[in-house]
Amino acid sequence: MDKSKYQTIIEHLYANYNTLIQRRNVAIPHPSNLFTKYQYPIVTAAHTPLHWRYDLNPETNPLVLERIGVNAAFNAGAIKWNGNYVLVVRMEGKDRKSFFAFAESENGIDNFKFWNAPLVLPQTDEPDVNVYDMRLTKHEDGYVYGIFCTERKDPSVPASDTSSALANAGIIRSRDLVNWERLPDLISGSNQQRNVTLHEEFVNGRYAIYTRPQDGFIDTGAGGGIGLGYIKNMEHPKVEDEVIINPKVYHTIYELKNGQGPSPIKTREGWLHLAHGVRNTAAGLRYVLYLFMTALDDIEKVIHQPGGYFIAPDDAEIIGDVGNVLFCNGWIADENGDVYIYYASSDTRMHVATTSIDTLVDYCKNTPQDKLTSGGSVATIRTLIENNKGKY
Ligand code: M1P
Repeated sequence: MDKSKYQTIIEHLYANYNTLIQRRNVAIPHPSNLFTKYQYPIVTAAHTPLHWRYDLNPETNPLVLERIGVNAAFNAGAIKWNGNYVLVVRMEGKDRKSFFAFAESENGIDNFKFWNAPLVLPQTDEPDVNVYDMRLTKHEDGYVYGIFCTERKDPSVPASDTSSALANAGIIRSRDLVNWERLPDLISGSNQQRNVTLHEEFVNGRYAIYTRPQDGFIDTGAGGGIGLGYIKNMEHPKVEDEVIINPKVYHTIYELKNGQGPSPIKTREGWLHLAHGVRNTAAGLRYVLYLFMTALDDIEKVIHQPGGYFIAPDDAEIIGDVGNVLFCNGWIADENGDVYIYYASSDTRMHVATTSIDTLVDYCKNTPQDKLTSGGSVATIRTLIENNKGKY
């Protein structure tokens, strides 16, 4: 290929890329007034820097072919850092391996740019095969903890079973988001753990950790529910006194399983939790996001739990590698009370929804609870209609 043709292809590639990552987002307030969604996903596979994917040497790649493909960018942890909105994104290569990469934006809703290279995750003696879904928590001990799912092949299954995995929580910590120390993986009484994240404060001198014990890799079995346990020393992260604080419940949006999203946010009226709930349908699993609150003086006690979901996948969000899934493991509360919910749709791309602490607390306190029967739901609606008499 002649030099000028090569140059044209490269310029075109960069022009398209820059247009994508500099695109301004457009707010779409939700008719419920609970949150605002945005027109464009904030991070996608196409946001992956070109120098991670293309060999930019005209001698070795004269046709400008993509050498390393990225399949998806989703399930990001989030933290406010030096005034910016920082995500640790789950990147998934075309080779199906997930890894982590930081992306940063000044306003939290658009212009997310990846740092120069993906994170090199320090290993334990038993290397991770696949890693995903990191939650970032700034703990009062001074460290930022990154807790993620680490997966290795299940050694107990027959050789013909090339799918079964053992999932557990891997733990890293840092003081600057650049240099990370790996701690031992979580030690718990469960076969498998996913959706694990740290409470930001000590509780009676111990670390408090949200868990999701499960019997199998997909099925939570008897362990189903959001758990809470305590750890004396993060260098030997053994979970003690684990209890289920938010169980899965028949015929609800979290009938099949649920999981804590990011670490809860402290408010004057309690800890705000964002979680995912999963139900089964003829078309497969459906993941939606719901909220609940726990008491400031007893974090095991759920004090408010609205019925139903807070955000569900809609329109283009329903479609992706694993359809009908909304998943969230990162949110940021600004000091002025604004909240940025970083959620992924269908295991494919990242979005943001904005709301406020006041809205979320009002929603949790005043949305009717799930009465668990159709009759109960009708009674709830009729009470509102009765109260609205003369107002419509
Ligand atoms: O595919 C949907 C989600 O499935 C898992 O969630 P859970 O642990 O609740 O089953 C996770 O693997 C998550 O990454 C994924 O988005």
